[in-house]
Amino acid sequence: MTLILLLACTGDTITSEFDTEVEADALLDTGADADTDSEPETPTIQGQITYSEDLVEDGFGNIYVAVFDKDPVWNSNSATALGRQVLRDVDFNIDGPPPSYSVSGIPPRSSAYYLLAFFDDNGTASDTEPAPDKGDLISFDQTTLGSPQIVVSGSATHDIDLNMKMPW
Ligand SMILES: [Ca+2]
Ligand SMILES: [Ca+2]
Repeated sequence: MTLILLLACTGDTITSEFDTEVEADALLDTGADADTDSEPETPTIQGQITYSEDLVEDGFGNIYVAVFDKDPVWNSNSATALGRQVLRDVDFNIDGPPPSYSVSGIPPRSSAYYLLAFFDDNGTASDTEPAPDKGDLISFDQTTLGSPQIVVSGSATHDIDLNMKMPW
C-alpha cells in the first residue's frame, strides 16, 4: 500500500475568514423571520479529537485537520483540501476535555468527503508542508484503508480519533 499522506497545498481557505462571515451573518440576522435567502450554505463540520493509539513522542504538538474532495491517502497529487484547521500546541498530557476542531465552507454534496487529521507529535510539519510522518498519529479507516469518510449535507458533528501510528 502506498500510504502517501501529503496534504495538498491548494485551496488555502483560512478558517478565520469563514468564522468572520458567520459572525457577520449572525449580526445581520434580526431573528424576525426564518427566511432562507439565496446565500450559499457553508456548513460547519466540527467535533472532538481523541487518540486511541499510543503516543510515539511527548504528546505535545499541533494537530492538522482537513476536509478533502478525494482521499489524500490514495490521491496525494490531486486531492484538494476544501477546508482546514491547525490546532496549535495541543498537550495530551493535560487532563481535560479533548481538543475541538471546526472547519467551515464545505459545500454539501451527495458523495463522501475525506476527513483527515494528524497529530504532528514530532514537530516536522508546517503550514506549507502539512504532511504526517513517522512519529505522528493519524486518523485512519481500517476497513477502507483510507481516510475516514463523511457526507456533508449541512453542519454536523464528526468526532475524530487518532487511531494509527504513521508507519514511516
Ligand atoms: Ca511533540
Ligand atoms: Ca510529523
